[in-house]
Amino acid sequence: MRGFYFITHRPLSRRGLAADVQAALAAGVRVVQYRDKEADTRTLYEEARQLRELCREVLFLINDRVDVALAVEADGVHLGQQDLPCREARRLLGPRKVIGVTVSSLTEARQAVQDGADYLGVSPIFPSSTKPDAGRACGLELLRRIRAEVSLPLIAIGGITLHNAPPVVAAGADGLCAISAVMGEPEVEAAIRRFQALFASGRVPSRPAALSRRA
Ligand code: TZP
Ligand code: MG
Repeated sequence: MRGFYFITHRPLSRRGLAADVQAALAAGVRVVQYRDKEADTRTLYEEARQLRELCREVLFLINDRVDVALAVEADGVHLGQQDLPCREARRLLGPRKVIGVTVSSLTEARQAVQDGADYLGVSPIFPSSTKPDAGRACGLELLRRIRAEVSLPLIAIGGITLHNAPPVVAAGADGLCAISAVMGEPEVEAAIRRFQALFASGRVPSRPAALSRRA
């Protein structure tokens, strides 16, 4: 899970989600999460099916919806603290699907590990105008504390830019997700490539490969 983690974001999409996902794939992204907070279930299903086809070679995850993930044979789901509990999702999805859980405290991180999460999204690292209800920024210190206890891949999200990304990785993130910092740029692919270059350049420290399970 090292590198840039792509999440779809319709409000800032100029060319449609399929084109955005294609741009992310062209930039070498290995994980794509389909997230759409507005769409009805049928739309989610149809679009997820289409994106699943595009994302045959990468890890394809569905935000919130275990049922949609099962229906389109996604690789897994990403769950927040208000979604189905991770242990229930695991019961429904079985041992092979990937489950990511958003955590904003050490207690939530410990619980997610205990419930069988495959990776954690640590959020929001910095204040995010994209998700105003994400809660108070947890900062780099929480990321360091989770890193010290948890060996699962950690994906950092919330207010991340090219400028503040290196200290986030230094604090223990394996992967980074940024929405406005890529979707707000004229070229999504080029913007993601700039994040990917951080990982390739050695400007951010690397961690043992054993922790990057499937992506
Ligand atoms: N989850 C926590 S913060 C966030 C999500 C989906 C939005 C991140 O967007 P940005 O623009 O990178 O702060
Ligand atoms: Mg959710």
